[in-house]
Amino acid sequence: NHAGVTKEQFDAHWMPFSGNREFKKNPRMIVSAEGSYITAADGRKVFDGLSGLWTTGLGHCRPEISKAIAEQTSTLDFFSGFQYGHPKSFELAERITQFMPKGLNRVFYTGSGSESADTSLKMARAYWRKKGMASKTRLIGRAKGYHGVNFGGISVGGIVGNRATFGQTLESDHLAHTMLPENVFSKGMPEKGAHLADELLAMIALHDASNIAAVIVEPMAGSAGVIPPPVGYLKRLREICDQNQILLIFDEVITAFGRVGSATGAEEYGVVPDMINIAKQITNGSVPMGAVIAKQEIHDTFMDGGGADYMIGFPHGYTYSGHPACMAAAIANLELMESTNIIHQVKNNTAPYLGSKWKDLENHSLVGEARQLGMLAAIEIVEDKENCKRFDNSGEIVGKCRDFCYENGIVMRAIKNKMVISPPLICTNEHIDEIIEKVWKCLDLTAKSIK
Ligand code: PXG
Ligand code: PLP
Repeated sequence: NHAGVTKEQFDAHWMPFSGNREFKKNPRMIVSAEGSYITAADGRKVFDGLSGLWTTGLGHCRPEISKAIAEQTSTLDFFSGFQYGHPKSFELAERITQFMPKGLNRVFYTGSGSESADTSLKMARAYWRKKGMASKTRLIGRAKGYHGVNFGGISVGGIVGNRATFGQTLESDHLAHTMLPENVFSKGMPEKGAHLADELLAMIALHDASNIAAVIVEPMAGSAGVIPPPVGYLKRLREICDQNQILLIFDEVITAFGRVGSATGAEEYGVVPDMINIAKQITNGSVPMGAVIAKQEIHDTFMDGGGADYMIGFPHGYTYSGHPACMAAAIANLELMESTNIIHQVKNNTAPYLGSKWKDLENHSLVGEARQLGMLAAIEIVEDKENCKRFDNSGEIVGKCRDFCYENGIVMRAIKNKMVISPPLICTNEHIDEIIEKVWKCLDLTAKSIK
């Protein structure tokens, strides 16, 4: 099950976010994938309960996308996106705006979610400078937030492990996370917690709005463990930002393009931010890309900022911004999403079915709460259901559970004291039954292993 990889080859690759030594002793090698399943080196088919890494909602190896990439790279593989253009980047930009809330209609390409995060933060600072308010530089994120791994993203990010190792970051501050103790087992979108948005008022009182550029949040916190926002929370953030001339950025790297049952989290929750960051599902995970979609007024502020037409208003961009292969993949992906009407299907059929079945897991002795939102679902693992008491060694227990899952044919993500899935948007009811059956079995195995 090493898939033919030699020791020297294993040694040469320093793997990202991985326990390298453990992996190389006991590698989990994946050699192919199709639809909702991956195939391991030993030939086993495993249900992809995480859609790759929250990326591959339309299923793996979609021929339409693979073909579009192949055709593009044999016609125009690459040319500079600085000062030169190619048709597909413009075509895609317009298509993307059709999935965005009205008014967010200017698309800046990046190569990943992390690059989208840093791009949006730089755009916010530069915007205020263009408007003559150069002191508005402070960036506000949220505890437990994940905005990728670049310096801007970890500055506003709130996952301590991703920050602790790297020293001084950018001038930032953090709102509290919304996982209130009384919300942990709230079964869905919590009623309590909108008042947490008012912490922003305290930050404004402390730093003054004249020093704050932007607030960035995930409308639904993904990496933290699928945490939906409290009712009214995002709306309250929007109001406070409006009243204080602070930009509101939604990081929708996970939530955009159907994952929460709507085209965006903004649409799902009825709150329109000033910028939306995307990545992951935009190419169905087939090739790396991301983007920041800005309100027209933000874009126009750069264009109308004075100076000659040839001047560069926003000195920012990546070699691979608008890469032809990525543009072709994204166009093919969005065409598929439209032609299959997948978001509508998720909203009206697949997600409600997943929700109804997922709830049953609350009958398991290890499950304190089973919550679901679109094609996202999480279970809170507890030692004592009655008293909502966690295990002292939750991390170890969910790690075990994740390993049981993989051995028994389903990929799940273990997060601290939760198990999370983000299954393909294209799941059938039979797939969902298979998920529930496998999760139930792995919870049983986990419970047995503790005794
Ligand atoms: N913002 C959000 C909201 C994300 O979820 C990023 C930015 C960064 O994207 P890139 O493409 O630079 O990785 C993400 C990515 C997990 C997990 O299992 C989540 C992500 C990445 C890796 C693992 O929780 N989210
Ligand atoms: N480092 C060096 C030395 C470079 O020349 C460049 C790009 O030209 C970069 C980093 C940035 O690379 P990218 O545009 O792919 O982010």
